Amino acid sequence: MNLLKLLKSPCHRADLELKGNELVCTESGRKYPVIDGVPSLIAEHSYTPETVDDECDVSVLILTRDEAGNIGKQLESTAKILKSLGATYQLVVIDGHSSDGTVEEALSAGAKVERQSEPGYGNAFREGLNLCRGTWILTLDADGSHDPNFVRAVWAQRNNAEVVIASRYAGGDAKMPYSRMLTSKLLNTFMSRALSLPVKDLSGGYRLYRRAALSDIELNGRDFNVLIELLTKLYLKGYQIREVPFFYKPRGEGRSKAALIRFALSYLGSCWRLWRLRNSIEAADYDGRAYRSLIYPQRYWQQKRFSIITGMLDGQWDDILDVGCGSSKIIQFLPGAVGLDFNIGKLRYLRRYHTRLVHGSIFGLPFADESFETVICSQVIEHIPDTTEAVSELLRVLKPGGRLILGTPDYAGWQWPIIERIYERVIPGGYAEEHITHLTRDGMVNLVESLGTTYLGEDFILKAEWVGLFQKHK
Ligand SMILES: Nc1nc2c(ncn2[C@@H]2O[C@H](COP(=O)(O)OP(=O)(O)OP(=O)(O)O)[C@@H](O)[C@H]2O)c(=O)[nH]1
Ligand SMILES: [Mg+2]
Repeated sequence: MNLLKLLKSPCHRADLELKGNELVCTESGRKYPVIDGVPSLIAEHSYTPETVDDECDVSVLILTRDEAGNIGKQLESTAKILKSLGATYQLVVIDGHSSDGTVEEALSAGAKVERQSEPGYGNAFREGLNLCRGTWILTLDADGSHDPNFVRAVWAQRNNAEVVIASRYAGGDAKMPYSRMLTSKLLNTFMSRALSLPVKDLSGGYRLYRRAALSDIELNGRDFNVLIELLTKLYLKGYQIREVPFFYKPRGEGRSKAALIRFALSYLGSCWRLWRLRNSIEAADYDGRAYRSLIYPQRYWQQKRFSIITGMLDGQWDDILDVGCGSSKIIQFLPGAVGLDFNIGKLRYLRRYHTRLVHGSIFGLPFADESFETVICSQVIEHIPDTTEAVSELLRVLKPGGRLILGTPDYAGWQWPIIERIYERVIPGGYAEEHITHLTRDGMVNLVESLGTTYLGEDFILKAEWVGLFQKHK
């Protein structure tokens, strides 16, 4: 069934009408946003329709430090290409206190020029982003290495990803001194593997961003490392990154500001911080990745959960709601099911594998009573305070005679508490710290039965995580 027909407003459980990029409750008139293609139906979230502050199609952002002889040409050529593409634009230059006439050259090429207030490439970058008002932000180096003619190829991909990279290492090439090339390649390969990012050129500055995707990203990098930080944070929020093969030329006039050792150290310095972020449960692809984890116990656990839950479905593939689907293999395996989660990043990531997704809360499911034949809810109730209210809500949307598959760690035995302690040590910031309600198998069977169901069976992962199967009374 069409997803929109299934959805109800969480405020009045009334029908919703799609108007532009908003869903409107037909009873109260309250508006809910559609975020990156995913309906966001959370009653507690206040939503004020965004006033579009885009002033043009593209903001061209160029950072400069002593780039006289380069910056004028770069701005003029880029503006010419954008004009020929029919795009409206603004030119923004953030200057690092150049003393060679860079500022004058940029001003006479029509750019808005600001002098950076804090030192370092990263600080200039942040300050520049704040001045950009285009729907997209195009970043280029000033020095002639980033051929403006290539803007055409990057621009052509703008609707296929939130970040488009002119990439030296994904089918592209670079002309630079051998030592520089080796360091850059080694660094990019290492960082891309360490952070498990499907991107080959993490350090290149020739990129096109969709500005809206940057709005709630906080950047800390003070130097060139800000480039990899931004890419990692965007990826972890589920945004898509696309690389277009590009040929990088040596700089024109002037000296390089990227001292090799400082450059490498700044990247490696951020590696540990970014690695922790990348492996936290908040990462958009956390659950799907854990299913193929190199760490055997983690892989075993995820795969066992997958086989228990899909086994309990007993051949039924649609008319299913998965509450707290995350980015798990289970929802990826059930194209007919509706996946609901509180974390928009995970849903954004899932868009490439699944279409029926809703941003919502277990305390106000945006569906009518008795909507689904099966409701799955695994790894959710231990994260929230009011178990009875949550389970009642799951049962409300279940058809009479329908089945509830409910999974949670069993704190009654010794197995889970021990595993949790080990897990806490191995993966700090993992699930352990997030389990605010410690439930037991017996307690859950009693509770779910008392709310109008019959217990049908159960299974365990290492006697530590319990998965129960219940049938709602007819
Ligand atoms: N505002 C500002 N711009 C900077 C700073 N450091 C570098 N830039 C600019 O950032 C861009 C990239 O720096 P480059 O020195 O070209 O670094 P690179 O491309 O890695 O090295 P080469 O091309 O070999 O010189 C250029 O446009 C520089 O002028 C800085 O601290 N502040
Ligand atoms: Mg350069």
